[in-house]
Formats: sequence, C-alpha cells, structure tokens
Amino acid sequence: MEDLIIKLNELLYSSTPVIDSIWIWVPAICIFLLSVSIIASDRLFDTKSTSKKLAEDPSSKADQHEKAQLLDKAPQKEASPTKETLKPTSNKQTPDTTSKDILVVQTKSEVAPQANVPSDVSEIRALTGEGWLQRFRKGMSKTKNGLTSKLTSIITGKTQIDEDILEDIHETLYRADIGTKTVDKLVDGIRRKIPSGSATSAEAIQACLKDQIQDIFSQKAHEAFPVKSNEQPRVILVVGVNGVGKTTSIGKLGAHFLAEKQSVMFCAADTYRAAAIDQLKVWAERLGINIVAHQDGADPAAVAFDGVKSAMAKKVDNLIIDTAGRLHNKKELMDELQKIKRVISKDCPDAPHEVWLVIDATTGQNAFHQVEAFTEVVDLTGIIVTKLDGTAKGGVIVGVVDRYNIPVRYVGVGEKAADLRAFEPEQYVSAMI
Ligand SMILES: Nc1nc2c(ncn2[C@@H]2O[C@H](COP(=O)(O)OP(=O)(O)O)[C@@H](O)[C@H]2O)c(=O)[nH]1
Ligand SMILES: [Mg+2]
Repeated sequence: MEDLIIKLNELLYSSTPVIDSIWIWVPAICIFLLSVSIIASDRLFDTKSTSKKLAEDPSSKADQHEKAQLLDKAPQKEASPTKETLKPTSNKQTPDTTSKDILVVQTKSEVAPQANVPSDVSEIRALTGEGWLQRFRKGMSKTKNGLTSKLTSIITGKTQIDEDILEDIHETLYRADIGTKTVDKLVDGIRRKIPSGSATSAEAIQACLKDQIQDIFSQKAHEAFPVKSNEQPRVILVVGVNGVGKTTSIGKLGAHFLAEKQSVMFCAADTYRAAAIDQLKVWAERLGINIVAHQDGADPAAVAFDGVKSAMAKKVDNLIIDTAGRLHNKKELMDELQKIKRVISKDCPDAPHEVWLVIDATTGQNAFHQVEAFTEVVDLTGIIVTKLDGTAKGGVIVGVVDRYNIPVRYVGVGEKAADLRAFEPEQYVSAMI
C-alpha cells in the first residue's frame, strides 16, 4: 500500500507540466473553433441570398446555364439532352422585341438605353444612306477602276466604234466576271445602240452599259428583302461552300436585324469543326443573341431541329441557321442539306422560309457553278455576295441575276457588320461602272 502511494505521488509529480499546459491549450482551441464557425455562417448566408436572388429573377430563369454556373450546378435539361442554348452573360438585345428573355432587357434598357446596344448595331443605325454609299463605293473601287480605266483606254484615240473595239469591250467585261452569256448580251446591246461607224466616247459606252445592266435588274426578281415578316420565326437557312463568308454574314445579318428592332436567334448547324461553332458563338456573345448549338460532330439536322423548336418557343422574329460547306463531296453536302430541310419542316411546315446562298465575289466564274449545284437541292430564295472589296471582279452579280433570276439580298464589302448591306441595284450599277 505504501508502495502504491509512493508510485501515485511520482506519477502526479511527473504529469504536472502536462496539466499546466492544458490551461493554455483549451482556451486557445475554443477561440479558434468559435472564429471558424462565425466565418462559416457568413458564407452560408451569402450563398443562400445568391440562390434566392437567382430564383426570383425572371431573366435568370430564362438562362439555366448562367444560373448553373453561378450555383455550380448541372444545367437543367431542355428539349434535347445534347442541346446547348447559350445566352450571353450580359444581355444586350435591343428593345421592342418579343421573346421572353428580351422583355427583361427592355426594363434594363429603360435605365440605360445606349449601354445595352452592341457597338455593331449602333454603327449600323448611325450609318446614313450617304455613309453607306461611300463605304460601298470604296469597296467596289477595284472593280470600277478596272472597268472604267480599261474602257477609257480602249476608246482613247478612236472616234468611231468598230468590231475591234467591241471585242476589247467584250474581253474587259468578261474579265470582270460578268459571265459569257451576259457579256454577249451586253455587247450586242452596244452594237444595236451605237452602230458600227458611229461616233462614240468612253462615257457613251459606259452609259449604254449602265442602262442595260439596270434593265437586267429591273426585269428580274428584285424586290427589296422584307425586313419585317409575318412568320414567327422566319427561318433563314444559309448555305454555300467553305470559306465564302457564311458565318461572318450570319453575324452581320444578326446585327442588321437587331438594328431594325427585330429579335434574332442563331443556330450553329455547321458541326463539322468546333471552330465553326465557336465563330458563331463569338458573334452571338458580341451581339447578345441567343444561339442553339451542339458539340462538333453532332448531326446538323438535329441541331437545326432544336433551333427551330427553340425559336418557336421563344417566338423570335428570325432564326438564322449556319450550315457546313466543307463536306467531302458534293453528294454528301447536298444530302445533308436535304435532311436539314426535311427535319426543320416537321415542326414548322413552311420552314425554311428563306434559303440564301453565299457566294464569294473573288471566286469568279466558280460562283456560277455553285449557284447551279445548290439550286439542284434547295430552292434558293436569295444570294449574298461577299468580299466585293477584295476583287476587281465585282461584276459577278450581273451574271448571276441575269442567268438564274435569283435576287441578290445582301452585299458585303468588308468584315465588319456595317460592311454588309441590302443590295440596291442602282447603287451597285453606279459604283460598278
Ligand atoms: N474582305 C472581306 N472578307 C470577308 C467578307 N465576308 C467574309 N469575309 C472573311 O472571309 C473569311 C471566311 O469567312 P467565314 O464566315 O468563316 O466563311 P464560311 O466558311 O463560309 O462560314 C473570314 O476571314 C471572313 O472575315 C467580306 O465581305 N469582305
Ligand atoms: Mg462557317
């Protein structure tokens, strides 16, 4: 017993430092735990208020992806499991539009009307008729200089018209890519109006050509494209071979429709390369336009189908569908277009309301083959001619309209949205010769 008491004494003596240190550590741990719990409760409150805000905000409801990002949750699925309907983070749509998303913007734009208008749209709105004409003339200057300087040099030093002169005129017009048949017709016209042996000048020949070209445009289908449509959505399918400027033109068209206070949705049905989808997404973000897109490699018809469904649900004025132009062979390309057409008419029987072929003015005579190839599978309702600024062969429009009687809807003279404009035959003729 005595031994036990001695051992206990020893143990108590040896653990005294431990007991002492407990008096320092216990309060320290308590203070630490208390501060951790205060920080944690603050964070919890913050998250709750963000969730509440998102749930109450109708604009956020329309954008499940943005909401999912903020809450770090998987997005709520829509009609198609693979579909990705993107809405830019800051909505910059113009007011007076009809879709649900855009109604919310109207409230925002009442506060700061200018702040919500994308710069591409305000640039288009600010461009007056005269401003555009200058831009267009500048774009067409290579064609005009080529034609007028050549015609002048053909006539210089000659007082009477003869077959040699007519032959030179034929070659000059042919080089401007007007197309053989149309050039034959134009030269015959000069022959009739200024008979061989009569006095002539470069101005007289130019005036004669202008009249005839104007005539071609007035005889063919050339009513201006109705900006306002009764269809909702008006589905515009944009086709053309690789690199002609389809995606860029779609972006520009989006800006033009917004400038006219119409709502727009894009559909990225060129799924051949991820870059093509991204290119359209960049335009959509820039303009504050909704876009329906799948992953690259997806079935383009499925994307187009989802695009139409979404555009119908949101009642947008215009749905513009981008398509691929780089398939391995013509048959594959055309089969795909036919499938897209078939599929989109399921839900919207009259769709596509417009099928626009984009042709690149720098490709010259090839443009005629492209019109022929595409008219075999789709009923083209219009043509967009791009890159008129990069060529002296801007005469391609005359040949296309004369041969195929398909209206030219828009012309492009540069890469900016304001470089695209509705085609005006008179402006074109005066900028060309
Ligand atoms: N200079 C000029 N370049 C253009 C015009 N339209 C498109 N481009 C350019 O042409 C290239 C191909 O355009 P893209 O839209 O990708 O062609 P897509 O393959 O048919 O979709 C891009 O570098 C565009 O910026 C235009 O009117 N003028
Ligand atoms: Mg493209």
